[in-house]
Amino acid sequence: MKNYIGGAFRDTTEHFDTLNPATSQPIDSVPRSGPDEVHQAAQAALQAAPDWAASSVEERACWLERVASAIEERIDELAQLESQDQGKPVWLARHVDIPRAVDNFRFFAGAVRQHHDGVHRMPGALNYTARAPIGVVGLITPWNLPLYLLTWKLAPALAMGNTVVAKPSELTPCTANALAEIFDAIGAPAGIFNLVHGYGGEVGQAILEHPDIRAISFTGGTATGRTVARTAAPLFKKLSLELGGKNATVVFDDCELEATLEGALRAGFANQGEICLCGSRLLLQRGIAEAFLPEFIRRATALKVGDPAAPDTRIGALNSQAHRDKVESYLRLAVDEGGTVHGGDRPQLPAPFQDGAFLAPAVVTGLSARCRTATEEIFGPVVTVHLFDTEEEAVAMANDTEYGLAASVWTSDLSRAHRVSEALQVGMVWVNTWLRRDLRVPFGGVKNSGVGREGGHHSLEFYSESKNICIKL
Ligand code: TXE
Repeated sequence: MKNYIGGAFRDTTEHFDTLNPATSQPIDSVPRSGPDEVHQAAQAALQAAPDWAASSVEERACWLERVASAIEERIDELAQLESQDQGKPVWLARHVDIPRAVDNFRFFAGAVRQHHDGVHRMPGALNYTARAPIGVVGLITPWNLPLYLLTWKLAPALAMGNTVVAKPSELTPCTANALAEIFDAIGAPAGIFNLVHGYGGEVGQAILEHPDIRAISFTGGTATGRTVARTAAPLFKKLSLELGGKNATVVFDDCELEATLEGALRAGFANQGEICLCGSRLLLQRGIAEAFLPEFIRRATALKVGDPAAPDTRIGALNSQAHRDKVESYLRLAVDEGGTVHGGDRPQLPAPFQDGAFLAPAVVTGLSARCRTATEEIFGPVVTVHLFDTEEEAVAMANDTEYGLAASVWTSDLSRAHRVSEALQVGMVWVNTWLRRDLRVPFGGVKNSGVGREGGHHSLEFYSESKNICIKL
């Protein structure tokens, strides 16, 4: 694998391996870049910026559509690559991650065609507000949804006429590399998309500090987000931060039992629990607990863990051995905090998966909703369960974390659904569903879950600057 800078693949002297977390075997060798490569990428992006910014909306939208079609042509190969690099089941990558990357390019091609400037008339004068590209933007993305999240940022950034320096997670660089190959193969203008591989503290930090990179969109952990904010703020860079979550799945007595069980299961364990939107705190109203909880535990602990390529696998490998160690440390903490852990052991799997970073789903009962296990982001297949009596208690419990990303509410009482949704301190609420996404709606969190919104026109506005022009008539 090489960096992709100014429309050419360029190597570095140092490399590191990216591993398949399901087998712990190396898949590819990744350039270990640093500030020099980031500088080259920023210069290439800067050089490409005027022509790209001057191209018509239609031209840019057509390029986005060509990228989408080229991803679609390689969908099976990319799904396998994503699974090998990340650990997730192949079917999940095939049905969610890679199609969503295609959708991101197609959606923003359509959105930018519809985007228009504002006009404000006043007595004796006319204002028009034009949106211009920012210039070079930096995209830093995580390892849980590698291609999906990179394209979620890249498509609107390019659509609005910016050029890009992107850094994928060092743990999952493979599909970003494949995307660079796609840009190259379709002959996209050189320098509009530059990809620099390497570690966060080296490449990521250099992107944050580079004076020619004028905006940063970051998705990752809250602790890293703090470093990003601390570095970028004094340089007055435009900043979008999509950070962690500790989201509540709030289940009321009057919910529809079967749909809620399946919804809560999906919210808890999709993508091995490695999605910032996962419902890792299950809040159960006391009246339904007896019917719900044993069945939830039974289904969670029965989810099939193992070979990511098998079509019936529900839980693949966690992203790395180090991440599994972190998740397991929370299961030990849960016991210290007085909880009972159901499941959560390392499965014994046949070769070649015997050394993979697998962990069976865990449901933890008997914990206070305020303890560390119940309030810190674990980002793995772990759900803690807490009982409540009243609606007010449920809302207070759900809001009692430093995070504020998302929640789901399960009830057949429409008034309650509205009341609770409005009282939850989060950026997104799903009622009787989870992770149903419309790309037009705002995505983002409050409190320590981030700053800013992406999605639809929010993305188009983030990746541009508005300028008002007032003309005396
Ligand atoms: O993510 P990091 P990590 C959470 C989750 C996880 C924890 C830590 O709880 O256990 O974060 O994961 C780059 N300057 N989420 O450490 O470090 C890094 O190279 C600039 C939630 O793996 O946040 C990668 O490209 N960049 C999350 C990106 O930041 C830096 C998804 C994210 O990695 C950097 C992932 C620096 N100094 C983890 N240091 C979500 N919200 O979906 C690192 N990076």
